[in-house]
Amino acid sequence: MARAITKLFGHMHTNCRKSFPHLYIRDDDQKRCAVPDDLVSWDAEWKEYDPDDYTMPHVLSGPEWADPPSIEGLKFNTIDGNIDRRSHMGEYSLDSGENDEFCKGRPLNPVGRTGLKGRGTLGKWGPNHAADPIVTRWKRDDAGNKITNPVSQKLVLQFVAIVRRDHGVWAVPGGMVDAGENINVTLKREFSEEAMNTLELPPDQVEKVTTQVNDLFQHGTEVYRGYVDDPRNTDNSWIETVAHNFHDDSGNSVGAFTLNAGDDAIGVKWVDISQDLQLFASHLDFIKKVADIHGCHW
Ligand code: RP5
Repeated sequence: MARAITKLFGHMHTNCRKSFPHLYIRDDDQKRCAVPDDLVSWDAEWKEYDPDDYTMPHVLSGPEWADPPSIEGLKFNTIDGNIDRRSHMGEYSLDSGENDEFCKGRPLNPVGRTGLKGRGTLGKWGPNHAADPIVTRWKRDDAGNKITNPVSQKLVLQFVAIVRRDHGVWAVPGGMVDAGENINVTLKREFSEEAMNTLELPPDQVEKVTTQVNDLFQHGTEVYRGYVDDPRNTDNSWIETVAHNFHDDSGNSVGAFTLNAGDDAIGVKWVDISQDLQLFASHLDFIKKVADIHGCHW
């Protein structure tokens, strides 16, 4: 099972392992243990593997988006009450308890070992579902003509990118799907809050923005569904997403939006799509798929 899923994802996760020997995100003390490439897969025998078991205090304090500290009573690989604990990657395995009886029954990261047990800073045991809206337009000059890259001779596509408050890096303005929430609602909310700052706009402007976003988000194309190589992933908790592309071909709808960073974003702008971008988690993989769909410069 684990081996098949690793193949489907396309590559081993690297971002969560990269933090070794640095400190775990937003925490001063917690470290991961190093996991070499050939021991990422759960199929690779590693009897001595015994990373720290760590869940951050704010997750353990019981916010409504987080699971309880113990997995007791939770139903994995199914819809559990109003929480979808299914993975886009297929059925995930549960820890047999062979290495550590205390961890028996915990969901196992479908891509493999990360060097940290527990949930780290994530709320859910198993998959934590997110949604990523990729809003695009053609790059144009002042006269409105589409711009071509001089080297590839292909048109340049732009997407709305934000700077994440937590990592200070450029990213797609995605966010977590609330329990029982339709993904279309998540896509619109995250874009509106992070790229249009609707949380701080006066009500009449919120209404205007909401109408514009609703119009544009009526027609999207799914570009990715699955595991995200997110630095927060642990052995027992990981992020999965569904990424949709919303393209404004004429440049008259979203192309004319006034972007304004809000909520978890501290910056927002239209960014030219190219393979040289450095983006959060595996967001560049999603952007590549969008570039392939539109046949633009890469
Ligand atoms: C990434 O983290 C997802 O692709 C999504 O963009 C984001 C969701 O986490 P938060 O932005 O809510 O922290 O893995």
